[in-house]
Amino acid sequence: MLTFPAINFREWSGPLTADLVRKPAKFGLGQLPARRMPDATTKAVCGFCSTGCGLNIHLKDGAAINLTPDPDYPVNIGTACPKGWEALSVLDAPDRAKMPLLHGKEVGWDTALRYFCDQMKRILDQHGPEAAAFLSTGQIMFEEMAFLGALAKFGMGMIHGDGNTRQCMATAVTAYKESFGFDAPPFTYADFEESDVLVFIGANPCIAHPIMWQRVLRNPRSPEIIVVDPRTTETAMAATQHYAIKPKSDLTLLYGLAHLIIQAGGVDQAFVRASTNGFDEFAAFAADFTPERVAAETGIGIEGLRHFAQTIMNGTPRVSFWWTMGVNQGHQATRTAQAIINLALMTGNIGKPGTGANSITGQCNAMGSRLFSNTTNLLGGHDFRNAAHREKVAKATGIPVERIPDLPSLAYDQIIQAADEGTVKAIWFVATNPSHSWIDQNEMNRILGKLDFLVVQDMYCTTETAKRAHLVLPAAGWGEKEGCFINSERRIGCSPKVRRAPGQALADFHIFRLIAHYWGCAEVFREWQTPEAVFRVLQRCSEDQPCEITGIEGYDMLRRSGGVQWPFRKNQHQTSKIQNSERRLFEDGSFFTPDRRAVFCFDKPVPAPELANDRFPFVLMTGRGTSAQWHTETRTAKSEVLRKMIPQDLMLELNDQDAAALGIRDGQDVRVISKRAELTAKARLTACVKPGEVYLPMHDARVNQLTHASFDPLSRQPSYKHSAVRVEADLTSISLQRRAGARTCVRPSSSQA
Ligand SMILES: Nc1nc2c(c(=O)[nH]1)N[C@H]1C(S)=C(S)[C@@H](COP(=O)(O)OP(=O)(O)OC[C@H]3O[C@@H](n4cnc5c(=O)[nH]c(N)nc54)[C@H](O)[C@@H]3O)O[C@H]1N2
Ligand SMILES: Nc1nc2c(c(=O)[nH]1)N[C@H]1C(S)=C(S)[C@@H](COP(=O)(O)OP(=O)(O)OC[C@H]3O[C@@H](n4cnc5c(=O)[nH]c(N)nc54)[C@H](O)[C@@H]3O)O[C@H]1N2
Ligand code: SF4
Ligand SMILES: [Mo]
Repeated sequence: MLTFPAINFREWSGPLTADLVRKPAKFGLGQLPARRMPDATTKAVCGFCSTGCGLNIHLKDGAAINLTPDPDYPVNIGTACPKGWEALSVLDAPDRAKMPLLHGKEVGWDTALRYFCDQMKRILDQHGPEAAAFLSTGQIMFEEMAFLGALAKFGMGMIHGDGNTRQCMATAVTAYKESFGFDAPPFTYADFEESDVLVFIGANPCIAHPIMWQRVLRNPRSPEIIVVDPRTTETAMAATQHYAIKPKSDLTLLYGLAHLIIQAGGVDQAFVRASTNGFDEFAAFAADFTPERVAAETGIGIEGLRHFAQTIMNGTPRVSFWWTMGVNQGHQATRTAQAIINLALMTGNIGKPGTGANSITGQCNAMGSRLFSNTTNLLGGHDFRNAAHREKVAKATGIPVERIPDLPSLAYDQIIQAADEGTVKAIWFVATNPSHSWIDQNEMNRILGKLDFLVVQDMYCTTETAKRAHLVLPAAGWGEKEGCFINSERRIGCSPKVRRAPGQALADFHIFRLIAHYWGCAEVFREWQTPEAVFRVLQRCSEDQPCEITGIEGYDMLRRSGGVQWPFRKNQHQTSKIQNSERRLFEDGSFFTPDRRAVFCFDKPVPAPELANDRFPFVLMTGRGTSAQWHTETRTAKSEVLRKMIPQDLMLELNDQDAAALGIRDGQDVRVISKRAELTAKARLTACVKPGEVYLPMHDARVNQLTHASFDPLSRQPSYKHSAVRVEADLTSISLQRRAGARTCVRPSSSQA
């Protein structure tokens, strides 16, 4: 294992991220256009990530001309990352979808919608309700997401639809449901500031959630910061303890820590006995995870393991555990997330300030999509299979109960597999770009090519998926429509329309209303006239659920109060200012399971499906690149300012020892080859990845050509972070190198080290 000097957290001034956030003008962010001064300001919530920052939008003649972070919003307190600052400029791109495109030709909405309804009806009539599906995202507003799910299933008669949250949050959902009885992330962002120890597992908030990281920097308690990540990320560099674990050995590590804590008497017995089930079985299971075994399987030395366990065991006042995609994307992801939950439960770190087993979400509305997308759950976290739930939702929505299917959808990968087998013949993609983002992309694209009808509804007509579509429906983006997002800490925030969408692009909400009309089911959705009207329908669906929001008076209250965290029940508004306070779940030690106790869930670790081998000796990990890049870059690549902040080329992080052995120099072109495909990238030699491991950012469309399609069997989330690859110097570089006789390894420049 590589060791790195511990950085004194209190002295760390933060490299790029903190600088970007604090001195945005230095990077050209947030400059007001000359001679155009705003005449009004309105409040919005950022439409990129799940942090959910508040933004003040400055208007001239009713239209947005610029924005600044909202100093009064409880989430970001006057800061924003580069994407937030540039949220308006990406709306002006020339490749915005402005007209519907039918087989690549511009048509009017009437033609497009007739065609859409004719094709979908023909396919559903001929082949049954399982023959068409929708796939969507945590990117659109939660009223829109709910409308899509309701329209497709209750209006058009589809059974299957899933969300991009399958790529992202499905693991956390499955883990929480089984452990806590409901998909309920317990934390509030104040916990970043109130912990004595913060443990980040498979999370790189300096890049992926920079404003959450700003909240960590505000922690006055001089916290211990532990990072578990195979790479020495920006976050790991700022940590006080970094465990550069072997990829996908987290489950073993977490059980090993549990074992050491039990042995050392670090369990909060009172909490465990009063509020949980299954601890004794878990303790017996964990006894097999001896430090020797765990050290061998994770690559972390025994002393390190003991130090880690010591730092988090009962007795340390406040420990919070945070995880993101390094955990959610794995072949045993649900059990790994639950192993984190187990540590929080056994040390009594839940329901109190500065604690929690906390899954950080990804997209602006990932949480809304988890609860209100009508995909795997019936609206409001209900169960399609439960007749009483169907009755309740029918009553709350006014939709006849016989229109509500009694089966949940297939998961994303199962829908794609069904398309390969020919049972799914049409897919409607809304606000997601799977031809770039889905795992084992060539296979995905081969299957998309088999569909009778492929519809893409997107802001841009040039996305990798839109280019393959039979029909493109042009959508308005964030800022061009109104609605709400639910952020990582369960806060519902409202975002207004501050711009006109270009050409004939329409808000997704209005596209759904038009489809209901052309389909002939508008009557079913007569109450669903505006996003706020749908908000009221969803409030009724949430009644008596853990995510109840019936106490929110409407959009005005959300705007006034800096958002509201769920739950917020009917009579709660009488308590003064409660909506503004930071609220966490499980303060009374009572969970959402039938007996109100949390459950210890566990399973044996097994090896990853595709291991490094003689032909493909490296483990390829993938993830975020910089704070200026967003996923498939349909939006962020359109900002001149953001483009300046990112590498010009696709960079492969490669350890310098490996590079020396392969005769690869820093900056040299290399071929990265997996069983499925190969690509060319530039080598970035660094000690930040260990020998035998390499890393590619996901923002280049070619990266998912390499990835191996394996899934967590419980959540069906793809394991994007573990594929086997080979790295070779690019042929042309090799010949140049041979001519020069160079075989030495060049050290990385200091900015990369
Ligand atoms: N700038 C920017 N911010 C974003 C996004 C973006 O595209 N760009 N996307 C948003 C979304 S939707 C999401 S889901 C979040 C994702 O946020 P994160 O999950 O923080 O981001 P990732 O880079 O995907 O993965 C985090 C880390 O997991 C590590 N990792 C890989 N394999 C393992 C492993 O086996 N074990 C452990 N412990 N760690 C491992 C990687 O090295 C990586 O540093 O970011 C959100 N924020
Ligand atoms: N190799 C690898 N692959 C990964 C990951 C990884 O870590 N490694 N991470 C995965 C994760 S966590 C995620 S979340 C996914 C993200 O995968 P995607 O969801 O496919 O990525 P985005 O680029 O966010 O795609 C959103 C699309 O919606 C469009 N859009 C934006 N706003 C709107 C709107 O309001 N309306 C409409 N109709 N369209 C809109 C955008 O133009 C874009 O085309 O990628 C996954 N893929
Ligand atoms: S941290 Fe997330 S929500 Fe905040 S400005 Fe950046 S992208 Fe937007
Ligand atoms: Mo995500």
